[in-house]
Amino acid sequence: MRRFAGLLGTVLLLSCNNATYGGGGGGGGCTPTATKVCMVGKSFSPTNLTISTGTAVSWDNGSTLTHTVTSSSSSTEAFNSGNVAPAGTYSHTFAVAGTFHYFCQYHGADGNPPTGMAGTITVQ
Ligand SMILES: [Cu+2]
Repeated sequence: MRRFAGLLGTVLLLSCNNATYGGGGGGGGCTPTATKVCMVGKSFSPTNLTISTGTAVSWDNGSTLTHTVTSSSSSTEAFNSGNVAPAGTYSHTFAVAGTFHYFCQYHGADGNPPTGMAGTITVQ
């Protein structure tokens, strides 16, 4: 009986690993960190991220859609990922302090701040 329980635990663990980047529902396989933003469905998670100067932020696409990470025209720092396919990633290093808005060219709209699929990186 003990042995059976151990085996069941192993199977459950494997099932969880297979969920990485799987499916379109929920958060996919991407888990945000202090320097990582996830693309989930048609939004960025978290929407607001605060980092220190000189830090590289990565955006991981945990959805089943193609997105972009494009700096807003209201942002003083310009960056543009181009297309980030599902399971793809993009990173940008912020060397200067400030508040930088960005959006997805497919699911958001530029503005100050941008709307729809959009986010903000605060560098301090
Ligand atoms: Cu998008």
